[in-house]
Amino acid sequence: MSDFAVIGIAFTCSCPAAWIQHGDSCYHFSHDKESWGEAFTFCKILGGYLVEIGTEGEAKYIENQVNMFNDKYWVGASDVLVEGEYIWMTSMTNVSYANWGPGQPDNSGTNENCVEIWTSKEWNDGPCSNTVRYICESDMRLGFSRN
Ligand SMILES: [Ca+2]
Ligand SMILES: [Ca+2]
Repeated sequence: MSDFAVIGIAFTCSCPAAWIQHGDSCYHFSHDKESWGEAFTFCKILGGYLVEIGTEGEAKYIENQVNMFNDKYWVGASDVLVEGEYIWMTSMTNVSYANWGPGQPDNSGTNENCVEIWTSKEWNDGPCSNTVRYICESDMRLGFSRN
């Protein structure tokens, strides 16, 4: 088939089973609980990346889903490289929008370097070794349409 036909499929495809479409992205809210690092790896294996939240609008969507699923979830930000400087770890871009809970991020025990979203919709830095559900994101056009 021609490249044109492939592109035609790309613009009409929807998200695979167990992924939810919102805007230009598909999101997968995991049922399993993993360390932050394992979650980062699993999202890549699934064809995406640990979610990166670029806008307040995207944050509101994610936070509402987390609240609805009634459990906390890892997202793709960490300050493991420089304490206190939060980075989206797939794109290596600064966290420009965040909805931190009261007093967060507090680096409690000097050992909290990974970002989770609570059912309250607020963000927290938690220990990366904690096992928590996680959210993967994929650009539909890049992630799913070319195989
Ligand atoms: Ca920290
Ligand atoms: Ca914290």
